[in-house]
This record gives sequence, C-alpha cells and structure tokens, in this order.
Amino acid sequence: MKDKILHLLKENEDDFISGQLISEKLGVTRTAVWKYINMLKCEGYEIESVSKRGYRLRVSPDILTQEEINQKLNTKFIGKNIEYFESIDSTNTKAKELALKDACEGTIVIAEEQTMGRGRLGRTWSSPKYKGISMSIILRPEVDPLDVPKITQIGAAAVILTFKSLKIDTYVKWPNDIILNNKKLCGILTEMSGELNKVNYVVIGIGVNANIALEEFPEDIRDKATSVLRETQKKIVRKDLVSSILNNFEELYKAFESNGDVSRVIDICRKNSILIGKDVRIINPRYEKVGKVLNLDDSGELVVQMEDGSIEKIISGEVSVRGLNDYVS
Ligand code: BT5
Repeated sequence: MKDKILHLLKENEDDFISGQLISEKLGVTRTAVWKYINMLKCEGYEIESVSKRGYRLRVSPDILTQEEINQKLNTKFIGKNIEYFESIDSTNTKAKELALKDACEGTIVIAEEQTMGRGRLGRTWSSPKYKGISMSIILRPEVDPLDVPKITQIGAAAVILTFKSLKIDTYVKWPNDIILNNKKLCGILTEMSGELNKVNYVVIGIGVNANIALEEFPEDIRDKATSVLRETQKKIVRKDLVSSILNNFEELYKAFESNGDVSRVIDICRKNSILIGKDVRIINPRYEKVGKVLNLDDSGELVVQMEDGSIEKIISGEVSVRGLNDYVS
C-alpha cells in the first residue's frame, strides 16, 4: 500500500493530491493514508501536507528501491523486478538463493549495505550503508558455460559507459576491476551454476564506491580503493548510477545472449584497458608468470607475452601490475 501511495504522489509530483482522493482510489481509510505518508517521511521522502489541499511530494531520497530506480530505467527485463534490502549479508548470495527458486532473468537484488560482501576467492568486499552500490543481476543465458566469463566484461563495459556519460574516465583492470585514478572504484563478481554444457543461472554482482569517504573504507584498503566522492569531491546520485548501469548492461547483454556478439563490449574494454602495454604478473592456481600484456582478444581473453617470448591467452586469473618497486594489485 505504501508503494501505491508513493506511486500516486509521484504521478502528481507538481500538484497536491487530497487524502480523500488517495483513500478513494486505493480503498483505504484516510487515517491509513496518513500513517503510510508518515512511513514515507521516515524513509526520507519530503512530503508537504496542507489542510484542504492534501499531500505533495517535494523531494525523493537517494535510496535504491524499485520506485526510485524506475524513474530512469528504460530496460525491457533487467531491473524490472528489484528485491531491495536495507541490509543483507551479500546480494550475490541472496541472488543465488532466488535463482534456485526460479527468479526471472533480469531480477536484481540490491542492498544499501552488505555485512558480508564477497570478493573473489573468499575475499571480502566492503559496502558501508547508503554510500555505495551493491547489486546482483540474475541471468539465465542459453550459452556455453565457457562463454560465461564474458558476462564480467559486459558488466565492466556497462560501468565504463555509465561513467563516460558523467565525463569520468574509468579503466578496466582485466578481468573484474574498474579503476579511477589508479585506484579501485568498482569490483565485479560473476558466479555460475551449470553443467558441462548448460548454464542454469549466472549471478553478476557489481559493487561501486559512490559516496564513500576515505575514512569509511577499512584501513587496509585506503591506499588502493577509491570512490567517486573521493576523486571528484562531489556526491553522486546513486539511484541514477544504478539505472544507467542497468540500461547499458541490458543493451550489451542482449547482443551477447541472442548471437554471442561481444564485439562492442570488447571494444570498450580494450579502449579503456589499464593493462594493455603494461608489465604484469599473472597468478593462477596452477602458476605464477611474468609478462607484458599485448591485447585483449575478440573473445575477452588477455593476450600476454611471457618472459620467455611465448604468447599466451589468459582466460581467468589475478593480474598485478609492475609499479616502481614491485607488482601491485
Ligand atoms: C572483487 O573481488 O572485486 C569483486 C567484488 C564484488 C562486489 C559485489 S557487491 C554486490 C555483490 N555482492 C557481493 O557479495 N559481491 C558483489 P576481488 O577482485 O577478489 O577483490 C577483492 C579485494 O578488493 C579485497 O580483498 C580488497 O582488497 C578490495 N576491496 C574490498 N572492498 C573494496 C571496496 N569497497 N573498494 C575497493 N576495493 C575493495
């Protein structure tokens, strides 16, 4: 009911709408309307109430609910169903749970805070409340499981395009980091359930540091993590960031899903790669090798010339870049 009232207020944003009309339209008492209006106020909505005229919505808060994200969302299926949490352990964990229960493709799990946000290989992801974006997209692509890593590149390209539209140049550190001014702004975690030749579902989790101040990052990552706020001294509207990423994501994902086409994605990741031309150390479960990154190939694999001159294509792994003293991640 609260959402329905909010919807009515939004439809009439320039005008007052009377409590009587709301109660008639929604079939609830005027006292109930008043109660829900107060709940909305507690959530940060600024609602003017004037006797005999009714209610008018003045300001909507920057929260990541369906109603707020919808305003600038122009997708067909990504984000049409948003599961919103003020606090959750991990949006990826929740998304996997929902995927097992037949959640539709494009369902999003989004949270204002994660208490156990996850990185790759059991690492943690820090997500302070109301400051960043923590979201996971449930996908059910009919593709070869070997092509699933490309979805990480789709996510990276979508984030890059969003920041480009805000005139902020960000770079991909293959395969899953987005870098701003040489520090990590965003991390992507793609997880899959499938069989040898069939994907059951994919969950792609995207964490973006939007308005996190330096002291809000855990101490041990302060020198390598950054946020839009930290780099531009400006707060960013998180809900607009989310809808823009989802709009870009759907467009790029559709091409991949329908005919395996990732040419635009790879083009974006290549043009905005922070690794091409750099000396790197590749760390895989099987080996550690040093080389120079030559390119990102058309299927999203990293092309590296190893110390012994051989050229290898890397499908997944950790890459650290050679800095002045050593290799830094
Ligand atoms: C990642 O892993 O970068 C993937 C992060 C994915 C986070 C999203 S948020 C929504 C969804 N739900 C989840 O539970 N996860 C996803 P990896 O490449 O392994 O990097 C992890 C490392 O990044 C950590 O070990 C820290 O060093 C660093 N780190 C942690 N929190 C960070 C932050 N907020 N900003 C920048 N770096 C961070």
